[in-house]
Amino acid sequence: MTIAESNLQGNVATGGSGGMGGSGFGAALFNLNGSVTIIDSTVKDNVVTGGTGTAENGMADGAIYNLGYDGNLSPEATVSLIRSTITNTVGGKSIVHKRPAIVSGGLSNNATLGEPSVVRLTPASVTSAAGSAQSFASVYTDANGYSTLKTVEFIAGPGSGVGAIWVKFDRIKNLLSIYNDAGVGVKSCTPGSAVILQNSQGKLNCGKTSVKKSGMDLVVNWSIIPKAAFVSPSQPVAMRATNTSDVAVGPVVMGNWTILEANTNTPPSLGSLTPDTLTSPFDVPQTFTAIYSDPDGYANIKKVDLRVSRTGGGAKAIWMTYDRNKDQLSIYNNAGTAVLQSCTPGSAVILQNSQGKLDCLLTTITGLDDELTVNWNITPKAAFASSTPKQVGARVKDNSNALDGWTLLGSWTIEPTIE
Ligand SMILES: [Ca+2]
Repeated sequence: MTIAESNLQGNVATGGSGGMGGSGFGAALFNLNGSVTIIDSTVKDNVVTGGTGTAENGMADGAIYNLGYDGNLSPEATVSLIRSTITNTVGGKSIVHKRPAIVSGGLSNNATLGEPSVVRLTPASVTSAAGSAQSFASVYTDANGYSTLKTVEFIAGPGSGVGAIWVKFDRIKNLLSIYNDAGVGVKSCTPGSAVILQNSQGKLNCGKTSVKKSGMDLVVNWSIIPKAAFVSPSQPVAMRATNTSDVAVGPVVMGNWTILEANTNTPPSLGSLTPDTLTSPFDVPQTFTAIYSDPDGYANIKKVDLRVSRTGGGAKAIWMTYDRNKDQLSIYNNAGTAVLQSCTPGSAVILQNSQGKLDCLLTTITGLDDELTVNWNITPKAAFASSTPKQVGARVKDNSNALDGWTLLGSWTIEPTIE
């Protein structure tokens, strides 16, 4: 028989007062014979209490009596529990008649427990670099559901755990752990906490490792950072699960992880400015050619600047920037606190503030090998003219945010009057 989506709870049987009425002989649930499957149900808090009769089996049988019993004590009689709970049954001995077991808090004799299983690993096959975080989503389940999983594990490297990155989540304690290099002993943290656990092979970032319930499944998103010692063309990645009855599955190899040498970035640097010294009148456009370079290739450059200023600072300057990723030129406001206007190089647009203008049509950008060359076409305004030379500075930043900071590359005297 099958009991599905039921709540068999709080039933009471009390023994009778005479003859075969017995002392508690009988049960709150009685004679559910044969092979019984209980799905999505709760069977608990059922009680049998002793009567005052004379039967020899006073309270000898369980609060649940003959559950999964065929009447002939056949070993084929079984109870299968699927996503169900049988607990806290009071009085008597067993769920299955005359097969002694402690009912209290327990699953009975002959009740078949679910087995855990490892469902899926995403990605199963991946390549990443030492020092860079790699996330793995592991899906675990148990025939009795999420709540009967006790611990789930992810093991990258040897299945013995020696020289591996072996991490574990204890669902009961809500703790993440990493094993040491020898595959024994653990250090622990709570998922989401700002803690990084590590051994010689790698790190587990607890802050970026999350755990969630998904239907019957338990999903752990591990955030793992392999170390240089773990670099390998092929490290197996495996999963393991253990349920609350200490039935375990795994490690089951789910895929393969290639770990490359750490990503290395070389910082960018400033090249030449041409001309580096200039004297010219206001309102007349001039072109300054600035070269910015990055040994990782010009495409590794994120942003370059050129700034014409009185003191080297950003206020009351002609401060221009080119964002290579966005292919966008910009000019800063007079205070030097924010971008004021932007354009695409080659477009018929003039960007300007009170000190000067940048001509987007005549400003050209070329990239070749390690060098990014920008021909900045700038027209200073009368308000920016004086006999004191202006400073022309530059900086460059790459996609890893490595910076060659503000450096004075030239000077420009903007004559106050045209002679
Ligand atoms: Ca670089």
